[in-house]
Amino acid sequence: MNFRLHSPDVIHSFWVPSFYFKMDVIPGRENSFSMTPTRYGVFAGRCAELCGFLHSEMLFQVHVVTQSQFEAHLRSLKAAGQTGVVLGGRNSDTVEGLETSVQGLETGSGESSR
Ligand SMILES: [Cu+2]
Repeated sequence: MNFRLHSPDVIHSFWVPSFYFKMDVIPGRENSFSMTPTRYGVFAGRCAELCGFLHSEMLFQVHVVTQSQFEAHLRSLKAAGQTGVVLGGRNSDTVEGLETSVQGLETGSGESSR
């Protein structure tokens, strides 16, 4: 299993506690690592670097699946038109939602628009 890490904005830290490993994610640099999982499952991950006010939302999961499950997932992504280079989703080039979250703070609602 290979991981390629890059950040469009600030320093983050990719951390999956069950892997006993974390690595910084630095703008302008691609960090990478490889590992060989010893069991299947869904493993919780999070950013381990206080990276900004959306830091608490930087939760993710790593799914360790069989080769056939992985290939089926790729087929479903392709069927949905989700092909090409993986850049990290809708926030990969901008800090989407920043304005709305800041507005939420300014009005005192305490809620973001997500
Ligand atoms: Cu963070």
